[in-house]
Amino acid sequence: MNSELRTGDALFIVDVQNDFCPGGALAVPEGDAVVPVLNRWIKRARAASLPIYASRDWHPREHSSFEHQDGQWPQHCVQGTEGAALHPELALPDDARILDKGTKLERDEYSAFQAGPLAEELRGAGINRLWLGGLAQDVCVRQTALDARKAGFDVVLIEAATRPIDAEGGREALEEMRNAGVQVMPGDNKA
Ligand code: VGL
Ligand code: ZN
Repeated sequence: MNSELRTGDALFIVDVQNDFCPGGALAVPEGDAVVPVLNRWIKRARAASLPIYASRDWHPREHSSFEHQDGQWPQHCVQGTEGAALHPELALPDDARILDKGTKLERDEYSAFQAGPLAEELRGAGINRLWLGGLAQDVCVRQTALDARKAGFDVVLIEAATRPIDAEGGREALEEMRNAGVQVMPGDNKA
């Protein structure tokens, strides 16, 4: 696969937050393993002067997706808490664009495309391809990749830069993303 970065590319990092890492409220197994991989991609993106986007799951304390509100998930990524903070070792530059999602009480947003006019913003910035990684492979990375494809973007999933909550769900998500035209880049491409 051609993994050369070029004009029109952006790095897109999904929900690399403490609550999705080991010890967090909704921990993804080995979730923190994506951090050093993504830090190498951040360096590459900066060297190529490419923009970097990072989404955050950013819920109000009584969000409808939480079990105590009859939702599906344990309480996680509550706005302003340590659990919602980006992983402290993720080396995001100051000019990275942070995108919050899941901020409305009554609805969940697995993808930043569901939270605002992101496709328009990306197009306006001349972006046509996203290099994607983050958490979780079977939930928010999956939805972000599918929404990006629907909006007409090329998507490359950096497989080493993502982990699923559930292994089987992760395999299904990979298959679904591939079927939607996502290029899955195996390995870390350390070059
Ligand atoms: C996520 C479950 C609930 C994710 C967010 O970021 O993958 N998963 N909220
Ligand atoms: Zn959530």
